[in-house]
Amino acid sequence: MVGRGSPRGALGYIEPMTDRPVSEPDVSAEHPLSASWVWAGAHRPPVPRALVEAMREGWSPEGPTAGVHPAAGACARRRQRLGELLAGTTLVVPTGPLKVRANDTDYRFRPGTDFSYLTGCDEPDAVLVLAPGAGRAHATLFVPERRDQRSHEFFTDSRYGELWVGPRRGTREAAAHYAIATAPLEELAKHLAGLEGTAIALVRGLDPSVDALVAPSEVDARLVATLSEMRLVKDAFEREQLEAAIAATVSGFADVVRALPEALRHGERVVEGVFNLRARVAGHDVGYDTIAAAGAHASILHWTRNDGAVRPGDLLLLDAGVEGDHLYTADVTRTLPVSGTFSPAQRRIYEIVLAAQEAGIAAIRPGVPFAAAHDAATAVLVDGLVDLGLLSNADEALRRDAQLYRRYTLHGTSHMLGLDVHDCANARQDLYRGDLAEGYVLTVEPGLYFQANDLTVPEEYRGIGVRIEDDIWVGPDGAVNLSAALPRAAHDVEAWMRAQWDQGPTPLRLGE
Ligand SMILES: [Mn+2]
Repeated sequence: MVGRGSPRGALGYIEPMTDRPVSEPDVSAEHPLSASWVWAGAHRPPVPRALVEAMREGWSPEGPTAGVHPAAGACARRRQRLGELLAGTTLVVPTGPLKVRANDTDYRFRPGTDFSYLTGCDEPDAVLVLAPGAGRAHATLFVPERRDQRSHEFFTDSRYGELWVGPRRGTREAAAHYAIATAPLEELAKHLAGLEGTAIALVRGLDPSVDALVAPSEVDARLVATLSEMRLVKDAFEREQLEAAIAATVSGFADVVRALPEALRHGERVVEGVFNLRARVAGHDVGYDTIAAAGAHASILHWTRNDGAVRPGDLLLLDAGVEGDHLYTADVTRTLPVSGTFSPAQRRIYEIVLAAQEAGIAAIRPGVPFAAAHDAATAVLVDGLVDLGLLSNADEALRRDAQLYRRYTLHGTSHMLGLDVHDCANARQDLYRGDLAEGYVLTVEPGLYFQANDLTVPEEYRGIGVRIEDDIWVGPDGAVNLSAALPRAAHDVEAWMRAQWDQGPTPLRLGE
């Protein structure tokens, strides 16, 4: 693989040739340079050194965009606080490497969440080291040096060379942009070796090459828990980012409704494609794989194949979120009648789920347990299941050692939301599930799911799945629904869908 692991190796800076003997290629991964040839990876022919040198000359200066990252101040405060919470220990937080999609192609890079929270940096392979100091932690961002014209990899490394992947931020550019001290990643191993015998904690599992440099420590688990717990309360910058991601998501849902005529012809793929187009245009990407589940697929909770048909009488369950440029993601679900009108059976189920969600949202305020929304929503769902004749007795179904209602509700009602769609997952459970505090953001997303082949369900309800999900900020006086711009009540949903179609046909034309 071309350049695999190259950021950790010696930099490929080369001195100009003095003579030019003609020779057969005599280079290898271990000896990448010879008088006449430069190694370009196991699956590419060596490149003549004369060409590599010529490729380094004759360019006007180009670099990544300048300016200071908008979260630089917030990141510095977070690093300071983390240093105070885990005083006396060197803290190592990697972002993770590029991930292979197939052979020599990678997925689009998405920085590690904790690393991003502490630095804002989006360079792959980078590592934050927070050293304890007298009263003040000292942060160093280890970042790969640039593979620009100074390095033969500019041209010979298709994974990192800037001719291939565009300008990146090395030590100098990263220091200015992220307002942090930087050092070459190539020096990380030596730096960490020099700390042997002192207390070091590492966020493990993100970067195997960093995991190998630091011995496991009891403090590792405390470090990841502390980071998740710090992220529970969102600051003003984070709230803005979430609101922007949610606004883009609302637009994406409207895009999908306008494209439903094409979805009738080409299926769920259109729903996913249209939403994801909005995510790419308005933000970084989707925050998680879009669930575009028409008809009975709605009852398959993680339906991300999205390759089924969309039929006129179906419900479409769309669970999707735009991840913004600073990686905060929305997480919204609506269940929409493809034809624009709920059938009586669909409406009956929908009304139960909506009432459950409203009860859940109403239960949220600072000081109540995390489970309050779930408990309130579940009570409504169970009453609904009794009314539908699916459960004979609510108290019996709710018994802690039975929980039979879960055949139809399947999942919990809430999770934290932020940089990760299931945010703060490493917080200690007693804190995560403890009392809500002002500034938390969580989802409320009850659902009812009747599998198409569930013989316990009256036939008219089989194949119906409904979930309604909104993103809730815990304000001082209670819940603030950040995704309220997207209608929820059945008649509001129908009116909103009509309004989208009244704007004219979708410009999408996918042919037959
Ligand atoms: Mn969710």
